[in-house]
Amino acid sequence: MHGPTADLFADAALQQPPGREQIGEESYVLRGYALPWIDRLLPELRRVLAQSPFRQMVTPGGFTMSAALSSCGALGWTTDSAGYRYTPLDPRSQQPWPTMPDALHEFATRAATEAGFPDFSPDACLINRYVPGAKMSLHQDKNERSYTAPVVSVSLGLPAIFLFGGHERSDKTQKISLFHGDVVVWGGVDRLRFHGVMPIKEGVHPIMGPQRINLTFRTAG
Ligand code: MD6
Ligand code: FE
Repeated sequence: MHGPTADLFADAALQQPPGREQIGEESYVLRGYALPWIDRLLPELRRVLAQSPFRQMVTPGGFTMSAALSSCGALGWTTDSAGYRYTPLDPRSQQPWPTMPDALHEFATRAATEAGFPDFSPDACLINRYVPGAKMSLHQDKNERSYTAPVVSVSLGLPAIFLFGGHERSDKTQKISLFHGDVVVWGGVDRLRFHGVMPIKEGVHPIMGPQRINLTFRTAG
């Protein structure tokens, strides 16, 4: 079988039922966990993005990232020629990042609790937008001040293949398909594992359109 129909079947076979899948010692995929929250999350996300729109940032090495970024919360993640860091101001507007909407904060703390991290209180939510072809190279999340808190990550829109590696860049990676509404929580001994996102395949999501949006909640400060 070839063409779009084959892809549809492949995706349907990969789609997992709701539940908690363990992907590491202290890492879980919560399938469909965000679905009951979507109607609360999307209007808040829209308000955040009206204030701090997506923009493509440049890495310290001079590469423009294919994913476009924004943030909300007390701290937002930024990269430019000076390096990767968290800042209290949106560099584009020189104003504070939009505050983290209560619904987003509540969502993230509940998801973390579900995965065994009951004390999570994020102060940063990084928002990534991927159009087809956009990707995220293997990286570690290590700009946060402490690694005791987990990261909670929500996938919206087009599916993605998430790469979950080890503690060395060269370690073998697991490929994990993430669909609209899936949540990944990881922390503890897994907090600094390398991870990335393969190039997003062409498609149009019925709710989100031709894009994938990923929210990652962290305690940064
Ligand atoms: C993404 N996510 O899924 C990129 N980082 O689009 C991340 O880089 C990430 O999903 C830390 C923890 C969870 C993540
Ligand atoms: Fe990351």
